[in-house]
Amino acid sequence: MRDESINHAFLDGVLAGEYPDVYYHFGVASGDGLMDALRDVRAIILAGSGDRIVEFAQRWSALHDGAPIVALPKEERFVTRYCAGVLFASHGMGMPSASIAVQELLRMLYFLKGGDHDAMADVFWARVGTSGGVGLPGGTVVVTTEGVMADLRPYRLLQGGSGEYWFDGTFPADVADAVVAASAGRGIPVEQGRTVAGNEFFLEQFRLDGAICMETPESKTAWLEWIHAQGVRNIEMEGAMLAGYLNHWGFPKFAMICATLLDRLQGDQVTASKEELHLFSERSGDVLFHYLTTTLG
Ligand code: R2B
Ligand code: URA
Repeated sequence: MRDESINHAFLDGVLAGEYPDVYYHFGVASGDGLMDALRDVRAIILAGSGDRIVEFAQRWSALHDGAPIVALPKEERFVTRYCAGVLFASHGMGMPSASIAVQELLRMLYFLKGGDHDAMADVFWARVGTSGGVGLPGGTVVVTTEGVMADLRPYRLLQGGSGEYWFDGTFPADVADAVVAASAGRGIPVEQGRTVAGNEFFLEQFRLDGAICMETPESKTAWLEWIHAQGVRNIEMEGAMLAGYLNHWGFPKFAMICATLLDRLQGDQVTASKEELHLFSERSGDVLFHYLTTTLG
């Protein structure tokens, strides 16, 4: 872990019991008795939708002799379940929403592990989600090697004044390889590649079907061909931030596993049937669970 990147000025006072930390969007605080149930967390799994979180927790419980599922009380913003060492949490759509979940989960993890760097470094993080493929048919699972923004530069935010904060979007290659290996020979098409995180589903993904459209068919195709030539294989809305924040603290084990719903080189609208969409997103869940069962048991 990168000790100098951790906000000790705030977090160590929480550990010392000087004040509680309120994880406002999750509806819990560090002093709540409920926190004790989460202390043995070994993996934090994020997904956009709350329904997916509930399903994942049930699936994990079934694989662990019906281990109890603990729910965090507030569900207006994020849905959270803990079961047998894994904390499953939804993050909503887009980096502003997901960054709130990640910041509060980082704080929670620091508290749960008493600030112990080795214990934190042992925790595996993943985002499982959907995406638009770039040169890949719907139903392919992409394991991300690097998360970048639409200009292929890393995630960055405005800094007070005129500067920008930059974050490293690299995903650990050994983990990506292990995720792919855990699903080898199981009939799921899995690829590795760079992933663009757009701040918008329409404009920053160069769609022509938004209510507001700033692109032409030519500029859209030129962008898609450019990002494809630069190794991008899918487009979603959170990965560059997720990798950036986890790298900032120095986590060694994290991955992003996204199913593609369409090939953006073929169109913009998601026209797959409900059954197809279900099958596609099941695949990303299967890839996650194959990895979790091989690494966590
Ligand atoms: C993938 O799908 C969502 C948009 O439909 C977004 O959260 C993402 O990253
Ligand atoms: N999610 C995205 O962000 N983009 C797509 O094209 C599909 C799913």
